[in-house]
Amino acid sequence: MPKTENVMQQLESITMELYKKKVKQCSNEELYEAVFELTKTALDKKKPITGKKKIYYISAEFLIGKLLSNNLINLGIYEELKNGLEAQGKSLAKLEELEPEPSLGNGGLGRLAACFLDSIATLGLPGDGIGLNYHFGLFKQVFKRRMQYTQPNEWIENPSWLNKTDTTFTVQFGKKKVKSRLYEIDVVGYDNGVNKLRLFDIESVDESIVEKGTDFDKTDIKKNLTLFLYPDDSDEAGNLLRIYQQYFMVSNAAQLILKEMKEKNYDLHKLNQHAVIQINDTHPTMVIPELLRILTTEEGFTMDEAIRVVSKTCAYTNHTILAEALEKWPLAYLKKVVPQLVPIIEELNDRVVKKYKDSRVWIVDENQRVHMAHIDIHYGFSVNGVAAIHTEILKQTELNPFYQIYPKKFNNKTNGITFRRWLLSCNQELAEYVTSLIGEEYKKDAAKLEQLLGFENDKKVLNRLEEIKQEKKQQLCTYVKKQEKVELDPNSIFDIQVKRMHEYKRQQMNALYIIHKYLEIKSGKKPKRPITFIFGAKAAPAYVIAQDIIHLLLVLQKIVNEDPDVNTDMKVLFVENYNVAYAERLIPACDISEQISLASKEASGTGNMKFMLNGAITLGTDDGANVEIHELVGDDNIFVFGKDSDTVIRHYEKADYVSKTFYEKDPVIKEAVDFIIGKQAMACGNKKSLERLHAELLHKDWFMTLLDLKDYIKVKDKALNAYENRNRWKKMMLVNIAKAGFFSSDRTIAEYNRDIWKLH
Ligand code: 26Q
Repeated sequence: MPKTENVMQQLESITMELYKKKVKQCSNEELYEAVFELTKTALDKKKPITGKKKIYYISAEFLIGKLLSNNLINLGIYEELKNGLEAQGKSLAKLEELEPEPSLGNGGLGRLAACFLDSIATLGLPGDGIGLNYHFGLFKQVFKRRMQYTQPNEWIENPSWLNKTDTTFTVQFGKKKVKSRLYEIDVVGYDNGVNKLRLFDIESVDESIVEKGTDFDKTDIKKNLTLFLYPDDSDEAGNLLRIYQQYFMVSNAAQLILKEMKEKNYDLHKLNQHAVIQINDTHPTMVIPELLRILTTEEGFTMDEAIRVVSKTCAYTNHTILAEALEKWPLAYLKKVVPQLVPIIEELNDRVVKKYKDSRVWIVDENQRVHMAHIDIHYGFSVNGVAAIHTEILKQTELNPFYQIYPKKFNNKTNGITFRRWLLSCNQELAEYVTSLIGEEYKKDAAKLEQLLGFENDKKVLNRLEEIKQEKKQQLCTYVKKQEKVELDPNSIFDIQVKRMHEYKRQQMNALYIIHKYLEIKSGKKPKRPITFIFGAKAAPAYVIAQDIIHLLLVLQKIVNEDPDVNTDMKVLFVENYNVAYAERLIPACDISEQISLASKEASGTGNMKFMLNGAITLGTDDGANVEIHELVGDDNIFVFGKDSDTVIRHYEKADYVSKTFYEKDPVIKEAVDFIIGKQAMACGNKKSLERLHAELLHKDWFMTLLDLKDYIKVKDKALNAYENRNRWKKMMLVNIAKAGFFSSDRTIAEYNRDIWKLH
């Protein structure tokens, strides 16, 4: 009997039981619930992945995105279900739209953690994610008067992927005690068993304390502890609630890990033989002193014994070199929230101070602030960066004093993305075509994508790639029309920049290009083909200049799209509430992928990899993983511009970059920058916001926009012209797809396991 019937028969019995209806008679809402139940049942039947050693990936963020299609693909029943539903006149895609998105992360770091869980399970490694069950994920973004406003983003509704467990712990904040409860989400590997994402919560959370927007009473811990995911506010000093959340997360993690070790009768003195803890950025750092506290106060360890074993169990990943994003908590805050950890942290610091004269490596600084990364580096066994250039910068500059002490601890693990979500699921047309050319093997061994290079001169293949891109652009146009009420031209070049809004990522430089192009077209210089500039980004609510950049782009959207002289040659679209689901629609439709951070500032980037895999050509600086993309595809298949990281780092060291000189000496730059406060912008923009941004660019420009602007304009124009050589462009697409295999998170995880975790 063909398998199709099996899955559909199961679905028929579920709808019969739930609604006394046949699949055909069900509404989409009813069918969604039935498919959900079918998926959950299939997950329940999967074997847990086990082994003698387990990886615990602790992270404050897991940006898992919608799970339905991903689960169906990894369970191997997506196709059957899709076709079966189609035969009944139903659409699986329509059902997928009904799922709320769990946005339990801010951006790259959280999405990376989600891709890693997928790959850990796919490689059959025993490993769980540990984090927090935020009731509201990253805020929902709405635009009013061309400004960003925030709304709570609820994601827990029935049916839910969350499974409530009986596991509860007590977490103590000084004299205050709270009771935690563990919830779990199944993580099924592609054609493999299941691991779990384990999210802790407290039962007393009170969603009714949310006031207008996303404001709430910050003081009542019992009501607000797991209420919200923190919107990345790397510029703002952290506050007490963030420390409460972090300690709650790691105290639960430590208790859970030790409980599991005891249940298996493992000797806690040999913890490192059975558990490895990956600390995702500094946010879970307190797991180190917390484990030391429990082992010494409850398990009879001496501090020396405890330090020895914990240091062999914990490994740290760094995701940033932005100084303002490295966590440094005032000791006074820690005394307030977690007094029981303070003597331990002080002891850890004393040991360091005794051993090393160089105060740059001490844990507690002269201002009584605790450098969380320093705890990880001294008391963990591995420190890794997330792309080759990033790790080199850590070793040579940012963390150099530590590298001098512990050269062997430092290692690189270039990030990756799960191809299940970022190809098989979001671009089924491309995945199917690739399969027809090189077979299924690439789905488990991404390096096999290189076999596509054999088709470099095959006209038929190149044309089909172009056709698929066209289909994905058309699909996006349809969606955007419905969602944003903006009409896009599918025959224009789609130039896309989607990522968190941050000055170092330089969306403002893209805005200056748009102004420049607008003025060029106004003066009669038309582009060979219309261009569509697409943005998607959320800005941390406390990050004023980031809000200003969003405002400028929305102002430009209005000016450009409403100007009949230009709107047939260019359009601007800033999509509202960019999230994982939106990314899955935008990325397959992209021609030019904007990766334009100031060299040395983007640790890796992972969007760059997703675009490449979907046949977009990168326009970028030699920064983060762009460097590795550049090496893989070669000069001919990427557009690189801008000053290199050494030059940039030297400018910072010498403090000799003055943006105003660039503005004054170049009329093209001046004209674009001044447009921000010109009549047209002021007519539909907020004066204060635009003036603030203008002044920032002129007098500060910390991320050196004007330094690279001219080269950016030149190389971007070159890329747009190159699009006209269609044959050459299609080859570039093919090379990019073929070389993307390296960026599979399966490769990244295999390396973590080989060098750090050593699970088997
Ligand atoms: C810190 C203190 C207080 C409140 C919030 C935070 C905070 C929250 C989130 C600090 C940083 C983050 C997120 C960082 C992040 O996403 N980094 C990105 O990580 C990706 C995965 O490694 C890289 O590809 C990106 O280059 C890097 O920017």
